[in-house]
Amino acid sequence: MALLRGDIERLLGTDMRLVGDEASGPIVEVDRLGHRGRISLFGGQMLEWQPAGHDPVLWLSDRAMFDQCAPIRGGIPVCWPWFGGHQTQDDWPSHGFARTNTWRFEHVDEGVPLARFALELPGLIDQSQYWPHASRPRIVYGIGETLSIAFEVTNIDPHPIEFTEALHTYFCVGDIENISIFGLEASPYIDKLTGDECPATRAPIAINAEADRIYQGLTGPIELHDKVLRRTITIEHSQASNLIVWNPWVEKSARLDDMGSAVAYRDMVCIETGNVSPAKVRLQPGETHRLVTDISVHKEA
Ligand code: TA6
Repeated sequence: MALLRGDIERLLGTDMRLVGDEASGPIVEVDRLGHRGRISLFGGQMLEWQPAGHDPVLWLSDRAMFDQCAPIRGGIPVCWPWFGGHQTQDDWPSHGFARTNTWRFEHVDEGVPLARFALELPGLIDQSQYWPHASRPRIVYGIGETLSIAFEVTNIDPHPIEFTEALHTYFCVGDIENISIFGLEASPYIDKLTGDECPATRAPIAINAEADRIYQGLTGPIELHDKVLRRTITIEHSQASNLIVWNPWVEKSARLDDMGSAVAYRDMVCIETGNVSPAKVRLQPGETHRLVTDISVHKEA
């Protein structure tokens, strides 16, 4: 049973408060030592993160829907138990159902240097049509000068389970044509726009058109260099087979009602950590998989 607002408020520590309204559902806001963050219980989704002294790091559309029905466009949507379209059921929701259901607050830890928020996705009857398995999805956010996300799934079913997943992180950029993404130079990728399997580029990634790429063979941290905001965002990951890079560009943005202005695509890039087809996660009964992303930001001289 979902916690009532009062129950959630009793879990919160200093520098934390419950915001949100009837339409959006509960949103937890934290502002500790100048490091700000917001988490929506709908979707179990990080919405905003802005470490002290920096510009916002996560992008959130100013037309994002907060109706506890549509997925929220921005922050870090949790894509699970499948990524993208379902492999066999065309009419099932894109990116699974974790981002379109309400998570439950488990506990809050006012730790230093990171405040930690643990949420779990309760087993819901209407999910069983999509996912007739007993599993325990849980996410732990560490919010402070850095941002850590650990998405854990435990198989509590008597049979093995398989899924794909991604932390679909939207990053703020000063201008999409003035960024470079380092760390994927040696990674081949699948171009989802053409279906082609492409060789490693052996060069940093620049974006000047729609991009939708699933990189494989990850070799280490990723760096997003932003010439306009004069900063580098570093993305470290573990237990991830893939990095997805996405920008909808002009035409696709125009087809997305919740992207915001016609040029909103210029202010964002998605760099997503996951295990997506042909990779997948297979858990035997009792096993747990833990997908981790750690994000930090540094000003450039
Ligand atoms: O991660 C890239 C992607 O799979 C794109 O193909 C695009 O569909 C994007 O996710 C956004 O998906 P959404 O369902 O949130 O509109």
